[in-house]
Amino acid sequence: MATRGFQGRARSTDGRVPPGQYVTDDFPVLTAGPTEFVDTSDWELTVSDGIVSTTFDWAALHELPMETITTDIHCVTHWSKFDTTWRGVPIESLFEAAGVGDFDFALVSSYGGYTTNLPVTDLLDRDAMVAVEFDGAPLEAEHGGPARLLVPHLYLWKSAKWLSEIRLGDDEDQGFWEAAGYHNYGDPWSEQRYTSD
Ligand SMILES: Nc1nc2c(c(=O)[nH]1)N[C@H]1C(S)=C(S)[C@@H](COP(=O)(O)O)O[C@H]1N2
Ligand SMILES: [Mo]
Repeated sequence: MATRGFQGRARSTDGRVPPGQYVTDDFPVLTAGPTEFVDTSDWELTVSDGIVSTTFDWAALHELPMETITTDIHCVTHWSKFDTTWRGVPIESLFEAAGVGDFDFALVSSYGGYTTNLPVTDLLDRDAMVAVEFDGAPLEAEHGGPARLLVPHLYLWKSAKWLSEIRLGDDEDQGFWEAAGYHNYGDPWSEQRYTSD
């Protein structure tokens, strides 16, 4: 990506800062409601497509292959954080184990009622995972532990914390922030913050 203006010259982070973002070393907590505390013994994730419905408990999730990735993350409230390391189950492996079919859209739900929508290709083609570790340690409750969705190439509101359900379908239902005017897709590089962007 070409660098432009002051930001591009001033930082050693050329090409890694999406437009309108600043880089922080902190890890801010952003939750629309209270932090959910879900014990691993109670935690379940259901993956369904209207025909097939498969529920994974904590042990079943850990039977699936896990990967570790290091990636940059971008929040719509303008902070970006570089080189965050996550461990979890790639969504491709999860869907394969769930036996779900080929559908275009996903509606993701959390314990506590948060929802978000995204195209299935964005869950399959990239680094999207069910993350259970951050920085080599179990994911803290405030950041979505015991397990959250991570979709690092989209604004972080798509990365549902306290993940409980992924429902696939032919139509795109809107999630919590999308219904409130946030962009349906949320690409940080195109600054897709709001529906009007
Ligand atoms: N369940 C749930 N997941 C959520 C949210 C939320 O309010 N509830 N907020 C989203 C938003 S807007 C952001 S920026 C990230 C923040 O993740 P963090 O608190 O780990 O930084 O979580 C996303 N996932
Ligand atoms: Mo956010």
